[in-house]
Amino acid sequence: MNDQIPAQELAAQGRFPADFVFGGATAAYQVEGACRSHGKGKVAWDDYLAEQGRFSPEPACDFYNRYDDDLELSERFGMNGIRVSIAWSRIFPEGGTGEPNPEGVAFYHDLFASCHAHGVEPYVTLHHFDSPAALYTNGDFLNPETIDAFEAYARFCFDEYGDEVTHWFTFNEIAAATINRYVEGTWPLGKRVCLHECLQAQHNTMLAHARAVLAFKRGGHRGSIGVIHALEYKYPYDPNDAADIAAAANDDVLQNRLLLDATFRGDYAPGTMAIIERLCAASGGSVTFPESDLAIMREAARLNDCLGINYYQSRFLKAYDGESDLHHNGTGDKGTGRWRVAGVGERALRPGIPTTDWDWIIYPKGLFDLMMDIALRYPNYKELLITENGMGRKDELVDGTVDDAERIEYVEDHLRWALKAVECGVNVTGYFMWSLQDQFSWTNGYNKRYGFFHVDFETQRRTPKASAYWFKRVAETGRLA
Ligand code: BGP
Repeated sequence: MNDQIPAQELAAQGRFPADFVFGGATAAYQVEGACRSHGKGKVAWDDYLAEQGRFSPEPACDFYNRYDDDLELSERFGMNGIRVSIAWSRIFPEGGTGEPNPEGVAFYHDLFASCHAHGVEPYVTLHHFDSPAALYTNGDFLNPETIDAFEAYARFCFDEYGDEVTHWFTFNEIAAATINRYVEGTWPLGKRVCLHECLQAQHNTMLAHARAVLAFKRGGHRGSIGVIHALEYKYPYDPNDAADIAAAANDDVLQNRLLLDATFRGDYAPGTMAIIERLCAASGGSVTFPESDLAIMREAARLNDCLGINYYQSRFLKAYDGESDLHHNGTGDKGTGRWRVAGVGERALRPGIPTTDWDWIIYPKGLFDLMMDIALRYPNYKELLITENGMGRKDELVDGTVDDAERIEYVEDHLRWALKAVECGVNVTGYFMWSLQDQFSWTNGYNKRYGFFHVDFETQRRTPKASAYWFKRVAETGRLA
């Protein structure tokens, strides 16, 4: 199937190369359950969610016990890849160094063995929002001790699982981890509009990424390594308004640019740096990016094998001069979200562009614009994978199925724009829908469903949705209808 024809030519016909990866994505904390058993150490989310009392991550979709069923489903539905993450605190319960937890270590050996038995290649992330609690509460990546500990944990995983895993990602969505914690205040120990801490934490986490990349390469491990960024194209609301253009540039640096420069340059372009300083001044603080960090990051920038892009939406920015005014729509009450940040701008909705019930803007062309931007600005990128993309819905199981035609349309439109980027010469090698099965959502709980497979959280029964059947056909034929 599709194996002799060049990718660009295939893309023009709506087809994918034979080795394209089609899969579903998961993250340890959102699927595994068994949060405080089998020797797993605490993460900050455990107490935070318990205090909030809105919803529990336990047992989520019980992946700890049911991973083989989910991999069997993946195989049956034509998928050849899966994104999973290793829970750091399942391996090192207290973070830092110390003795690894044998049960946790064994669990991931078993998981990877099951992946291979089902012909579903594991794409493994080392950190998906779940630093061990002791490190997290002690400053997380603002504290250099966490950077050291992360490198030690990464080295351990490369040595331990190197025979089973050949696709590694260091971090998932440093932007979400920092913006939600230091700007929006919706994540544990949340702060509001502390732009300098947000940007410093982004830099420090990218230093940790760089150190892990160097450890991987110097250790002679086989396979590929990269990082996953949550990217959103930032358009000025009025493309002719200078203040809106500046707001879009601010939000671009906050969400995308610092991280992309750090990834592919290893330092910050003068234009990026000027905006970083502007943002810091707006929140009355500063950042420090020592030359010794940049030297490490520049070296790693040449060695990244791939970039994972998580793309859900883009943004339209208006200039905003008032006090910060934020409301996170974590309930699915459409139209309740507000994002106005002093010194950055206002994320506005545009009439005529659809949104989900959680106010996420549906704009598939943004994925194309982002991929072209990366290919043109960072010609040293090697390979892009879409590591998350999907639609949160209040799915309902009716007569033994879920009709999620909207989700099919969403995924199909994004895949078409990804193929358009391939047609224009961008190297895109895989697509993972978020999510494989319905799972726990950090600030939304369980009514925001994303999966190919519906999960009844009482019985843990899985039911394939219409999107799963549609995706199976795409994966098996290597073409969009
Ligand atoms: C990404 C994360 C995932 C996942 C997804 C959907 O940011 O990598 O962990 O949660 O977004 O987000 P949400 O669950 O907030 O709708």
